[in-house]
Amino acid sequence: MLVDVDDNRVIAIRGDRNNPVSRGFTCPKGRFAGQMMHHTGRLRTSLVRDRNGAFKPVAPTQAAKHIGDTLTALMARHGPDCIAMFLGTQGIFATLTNPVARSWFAATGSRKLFSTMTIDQSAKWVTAGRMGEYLGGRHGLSDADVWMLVGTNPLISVNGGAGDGVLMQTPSASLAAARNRGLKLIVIDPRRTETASRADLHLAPKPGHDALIFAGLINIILTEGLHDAGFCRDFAKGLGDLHAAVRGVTPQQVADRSGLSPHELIEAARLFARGPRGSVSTGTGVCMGPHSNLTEHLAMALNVICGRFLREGEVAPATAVLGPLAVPRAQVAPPSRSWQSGYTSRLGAGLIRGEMPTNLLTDEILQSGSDRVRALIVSGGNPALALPDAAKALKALTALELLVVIDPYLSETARLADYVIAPTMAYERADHSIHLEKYFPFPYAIQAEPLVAPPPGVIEDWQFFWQLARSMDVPLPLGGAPIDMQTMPSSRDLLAQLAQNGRVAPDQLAAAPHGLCPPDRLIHVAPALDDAQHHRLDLLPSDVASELQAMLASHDHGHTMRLIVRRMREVMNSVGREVDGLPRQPYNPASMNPGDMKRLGLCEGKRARITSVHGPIEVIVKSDSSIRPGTVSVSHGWSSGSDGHSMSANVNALTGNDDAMQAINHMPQLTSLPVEIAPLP
Ligand SMILES: Nc1nc2c(c(=O)[nH]1)N[C@H]1C(S)=C(S)[C@@H](COP(=O)(O)OP(=O)(O)OC[C@H]3O[C@@H](n4cnc5c(=O)[nH]c(N)nc54)[C@H](O)[C@@H]3O)O[C@H]1N2
Ligand SMILES: Nc1nc2c(c(=O)[nH]1)N[C@H]1C(S)=C(S)[C@@H](COP(=O)(O)OP(=O)(O)OC[C@H]3O[C@@H](n4cnc5c(=O)[nH]c(N)nc54)[C@H](O)[C@@H]3O)O[C@H]1N2
Ligand SMILES: [Mo]
Repeated sequence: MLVDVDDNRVIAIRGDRNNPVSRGFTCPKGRFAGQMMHHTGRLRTSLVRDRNGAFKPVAPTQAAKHIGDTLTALMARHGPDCIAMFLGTQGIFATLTNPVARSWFAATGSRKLFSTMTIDQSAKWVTAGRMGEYLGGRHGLSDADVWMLVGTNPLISVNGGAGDGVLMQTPSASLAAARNRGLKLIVIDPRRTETASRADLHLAPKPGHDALIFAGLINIILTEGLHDAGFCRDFAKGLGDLHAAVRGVTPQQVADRSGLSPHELIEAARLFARGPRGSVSTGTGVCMGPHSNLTEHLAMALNVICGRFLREGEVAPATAVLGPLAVPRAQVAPPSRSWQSGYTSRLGAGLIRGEMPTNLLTDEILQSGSDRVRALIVSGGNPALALPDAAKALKALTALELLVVIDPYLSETARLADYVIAPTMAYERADHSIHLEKYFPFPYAIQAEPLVAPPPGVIEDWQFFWQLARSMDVPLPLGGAPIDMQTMPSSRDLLAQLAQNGRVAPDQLAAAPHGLCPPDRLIHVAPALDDAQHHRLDLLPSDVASELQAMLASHDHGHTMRLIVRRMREVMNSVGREVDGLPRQPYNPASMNPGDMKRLGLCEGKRARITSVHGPIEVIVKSDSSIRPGTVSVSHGWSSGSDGHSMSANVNALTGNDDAMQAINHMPQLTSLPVEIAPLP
């Protein structure tokens, strides 16, 4: 970014056309970071609730002392698992926040760690745990022949494509360049999204049928013998079982249920299988759907049967610069099923990648039992809006004995807190790119210096966790080395400590204000180690086979309308709503096909009520012919009333914890939800 600063204020932000990674691409939220920092709603001091329930300013050190004392007392009485932490999405944008927060939390001994990942695309973690993982890396977009995106819209979300660096940094330009050299883009999405409008083949099925569609695609490819038999033999098992399990899923059957035509399904299967290089990846439209864990497993199985992975001797971008370089290997890490061993909470949930399922957070707080959550620390998240079943989320967050929220605004969650810690924001803190580098197309690193002085009352997120650790007298290792707990280190020291196993020295990085590209750009995929040669990817473990049978036996219940998820270009979840000139409208519209609007008596810009089995929300209707008839597309992250606009509907008033809840990650269904819609006077 190129930032104009005047009188300690960010005046303007532009993309840097000379930057090799972004080439000047920015998103509106990034360009508005100055308005977000200097917004009237920005907290300039931390807050504590007084006896009358009103907020009053508190010094962060004093807050950390009191919070530490309360947590220590609670843990002494109820054991460590009575305290929980929720890590939201904004923690990612300050490099030190999550490592220091996690280090403090690990030191408490509590296992109640929650993050947004388990209410997002944790089907990907489940799939890796059940199938195993190929460690040589996936095909990349830059030399792919075919690319399939299912339930993801990277042109808006800058997500999707399994973190492919070429796609994520410059989605529009990269897709255009790839298509100009002949890449075929296949998109499966009930909406003709910005991404789908660039596709060579766009399949617009009824929502919620992706598992069936993937089963159908796999059946066509295996029946026609279009798969990569060599890769399957060397790296996978269960191919015959998988084929037998999907053999009955004919193109006609898929078409009848999903609203596609048999020949577009066959065309998609053949186009994808022809490759020879490419990849299929999914996003929230799949991972929030019914049968989400099965669907993700089948999506990955499609990559496996088509051999869409790098082989021994091929090259991958060596993107690790500040972090340690892991050598890609042509071998399989076998299924781990972490949730089957180790800690299980009284609600029956095991840990996935060290985390508890976020959909269970409210019951962890509300249901009695020895390991009930009594105190919650929220870092960079807004669970009052992000959690399914909004009413239950509110009930749970207010039932806590202690709620601490670190947030630069009085978010819907912060308003419920006992303490709100006011942190610095981007351009007020030193930072570097260690966590982002795996999403870069080639090795690149950059370090940023603070450009403006923060308001005097705020601290960096990590500093709060340092103070908390000190107050609770627990150690705080970072990157394998201890942090000084007597004198607070500088952010720069800690950033250097995090990057100590990287390949550039801190002073090299500091001397390159526009970032640097180290010379070794590529790394070869190494041969398998001897003791790993027998490991195989499991294409059809028995629980996946049962989920497949259950999916095939399930029926639609013939609801008139289905609600589907979406991202807004100008808003990041709940962030940016309040900034003048950023969102296109100061409310959360419900986009619908004009034909449905006519049929249901709805008018553009007029009020309507959407009702699910969990309750109603009020919305303003927006006509959008890109949406498949029978679906209504509404974003999340807006609240009803509290942001000053009565039509800013919280979509999670329509969702529940138990809707098609998955085993393992306890993920509920958040897309393809049956709803009814009626006009309001
Ligand atoms: N501008 C912006 N960018 C963001 C965010 C944001 O709020 N705003 N949020 C960030 C976060 S936290 C995340 S997790 C990522 C998410 O990134 P993505 O997963 O790419 O999110 P979306 O852009 O909503 O794309 C989901 C797509 O799924 C489609 N869909 C819905 N239901 C179904 C279905 O049943 N089947 C199929 N096949 N498709 C379906 C929707 O129409 C939509 O186009 O985006 C990140 N980036
Ligand atoms: N129905 C439905 N529900 C959903 C989704 C959906 O598609 N549909 N999507 C789900 C997904 S994928 C996600 S990721 C979650 C989003 O869940 P969250 O990450 O919990 O939600 P955000 O709204 O992004 O909250 C970010 C918070 O961080 C604050 N913040 C901004 N900058 C900073 C900073 O520098 N430091 C700190 N400490 N805080 C900061 C913001 O003010 C905001 O309150 O929602 C989930 N819920
Ligand atoms: Mo997310």
